[in-house]
Amino acid sequence: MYELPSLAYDYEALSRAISGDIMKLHHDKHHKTYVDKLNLTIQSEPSLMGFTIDNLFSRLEGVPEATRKSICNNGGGHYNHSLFWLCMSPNGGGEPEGDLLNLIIAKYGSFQQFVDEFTTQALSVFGSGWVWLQPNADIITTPNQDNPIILGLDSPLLCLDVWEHAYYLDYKNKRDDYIKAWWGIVDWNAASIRYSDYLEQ
Ligand code: MN3
Repeated sequence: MYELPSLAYDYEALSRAISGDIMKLHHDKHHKTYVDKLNLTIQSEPSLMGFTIDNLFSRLEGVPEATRKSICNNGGGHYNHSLFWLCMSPNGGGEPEGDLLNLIIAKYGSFQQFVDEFTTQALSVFGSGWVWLQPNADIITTPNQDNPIILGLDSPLLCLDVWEHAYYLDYKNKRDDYIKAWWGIVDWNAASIRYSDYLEQ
């Protein structure tokens, strides 16, 4: 059975960018619903039991279409949000250092140009979806709860939820203001550790 992970910080801890009201609703209701529905789906398909969430997505061949779809939506919802909480910190913001900064500069020219490109992509997501930074420095977007693992790509370093439920209470329709504030809480230390793990694997 999959479990809703606890947040490493208080609901209010990110309130300079995301209010406690949103964090509580987003974590306790939205994310929990994905976990509950994922567990129900797995119970109906015992061949999928016992895998970590990262490994589940590569086991979907031959699985009935409705089950596969539910795993993408609810398993994706669980994976994506679990990573999203780890991408933010009360001590976040600023820039990465070391290998991750070098990766970004090699591809985008400067950290600011990377931020601009990521923001542009985040604003381009039509409807609900996600933005990802991959270990090859690509920025990609996915609709709904799809993610890079479902697409057969490497585990992402960073993600941003651009579903309206992630920002509407605070920002109404102003996704650009949400993204601007979000840069101030990004946990670059955690992203750097994910990149080191990727380089060592
Ligand atoms: Mn969400």
